[in-house]
Amino acid sequence: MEMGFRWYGPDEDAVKLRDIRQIPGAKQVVGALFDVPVGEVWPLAKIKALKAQIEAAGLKFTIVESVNIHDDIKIGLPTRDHYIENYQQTIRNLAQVGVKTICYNFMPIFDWIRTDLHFELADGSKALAFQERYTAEDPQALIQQIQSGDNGFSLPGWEPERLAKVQQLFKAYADVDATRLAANLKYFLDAILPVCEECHIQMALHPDDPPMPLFGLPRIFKNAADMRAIVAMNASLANGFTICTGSLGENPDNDIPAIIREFVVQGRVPFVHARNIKFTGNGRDFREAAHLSSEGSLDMFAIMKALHDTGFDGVIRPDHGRDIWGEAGRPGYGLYDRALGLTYLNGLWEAIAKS
Ligand SMILES: [Mn+2]
Repeated sequence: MEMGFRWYGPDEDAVKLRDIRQIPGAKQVVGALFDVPVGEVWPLAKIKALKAQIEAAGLKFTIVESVNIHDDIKIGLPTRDHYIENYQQTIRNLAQVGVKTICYNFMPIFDWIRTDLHFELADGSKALAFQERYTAEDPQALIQQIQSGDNGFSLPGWEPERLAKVQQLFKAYADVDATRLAANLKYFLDAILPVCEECHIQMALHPDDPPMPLFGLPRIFKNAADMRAIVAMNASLANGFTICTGSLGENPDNDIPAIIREFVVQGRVPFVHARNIKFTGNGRDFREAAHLSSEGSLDMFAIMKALHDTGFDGVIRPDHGRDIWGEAGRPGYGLYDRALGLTYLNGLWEAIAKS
């Protein structure tokens, strides 16, 4: 197991590589090219430059998060084949520099949904939060709220130029129900997994966040049953998952340690996002929490124990942190709280390993 830390690059992240290097036990930088439009090939030279930068800081680069999927692939338009060819070339280029895992998601329109990016906790820290009642309204209101709370950072999946066209996007997805979206995922997987096998790259599909249909948009990675269906689409071991404990944990019916035990032993989990959340009221409302188990609703010890017991040998990164100690970072991606989370998770791991 190696601990990683997500990084948005020299221009788009207030966190520096040296900051990451100074977190005890941080070995991996989980990066991406954020300036390549979705659907275009990631140029080899740019990938090499990113890797060189990360390695010069004494860190490793073997996981990319994310190579996003063009809407035409998710909608299933005839133009998808062009974007799939581009994706195949990006896989080849990433493999050339030693990348082993590609995280991606298959969510229509919104990559992730929160209704508040600066929810204030009793201790004065701020966290991302979700209240279901806000998703009963026009998505445009939510888009404005998210974009006004971005602290000046461009939020992946919430790019203003893309969401300016949100009404067109909703029209384009009008006929895409869960069955069709799943068929489009299978079409994509059947096309790219042979390339992944050639290149020794494993895909790591991220769960839908939150794991339920919103704004009438379908969701096909909500729970263990969905994961079994996705494995059944294509049995290749390159067809893997990112287990995001927060996203899956946003449905209290999901037993995360059981999901870990089922899929890690199959060799389908190269990447874990470790995050705690706290349910705040009725039904599915939640806010994000510090990683410590007692701060949230998830048992992080049980999660780390399941990973340890199953011989997990991939990368774990602390997922979203709160804004603490006066930091006003990229929402969910400040330095301090994620660094505390990484250290805590490493402490759990050491205790489990030595006991
Ligand atoms: Mn995640």
